[in-house]
Amino acid sequence: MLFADWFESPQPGRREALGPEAYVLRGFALDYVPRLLPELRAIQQAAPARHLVTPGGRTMSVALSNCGQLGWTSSRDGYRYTAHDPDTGKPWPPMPAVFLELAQAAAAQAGHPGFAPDACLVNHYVPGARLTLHQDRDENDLGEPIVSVSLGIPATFVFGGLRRTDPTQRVPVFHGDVVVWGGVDRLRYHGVLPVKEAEHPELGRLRINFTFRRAR
Ligand code: MD6
Ligand code: FE
Repeated sequence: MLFADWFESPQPGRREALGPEAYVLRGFALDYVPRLLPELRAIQQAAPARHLVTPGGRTMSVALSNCGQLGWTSSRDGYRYTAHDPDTGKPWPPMPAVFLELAQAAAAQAGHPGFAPDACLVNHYVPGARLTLHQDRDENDLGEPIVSVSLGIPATFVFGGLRRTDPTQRVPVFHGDVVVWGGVDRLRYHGVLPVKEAEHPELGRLRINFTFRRAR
């Protein structure tokens, strides 16, 4: 097995620009991790991660859950935000206070004070899972930023332009890193390369990504 013996950013505290209004905040979530993980376990119990089908009929390799007032789901009928988990019929688990605190602090650090997310996707990647290039455009107000938190084993985030065929940059993301983007960068194509085999001391063979959005 290929074993990565580093899981955290080499330069925590650094803010790297990916675009005029897109940043990686290295290690920004590390101080929150002890409070995030018990909440993550509770969400996994209440709304187990599942592999959704895309409108094109493909089953996603990423397993997904949500917390917050609204959750993002996909089916043969399209993408949508719903107030209830279609698998259980119950409301999505509420967004834990520490999640909100982290998302607001990260957004503020990247120039978006007052961010009030109503949706948090919880993506689960085992080694081999990937996310193909896409735009996030199912939200009502594209003036609101997105805050994306990486935990567990590392991955390579692919960041493109406003057209699918634009050149892309590859950004390694580590346990505790946070990506924030908005404004002119809000509709840039992005994805995640197939995750490499690794085992994280706290999360095992898993990468978790929280994506905070204002959906409505
Ligand atoms: C992921 N993230 O990192 C997938 N979207 O697992 C996203 O698709 C994403 O990180 C919009 C903004 C930031 C993101
Ligand atoms: Fe996305």
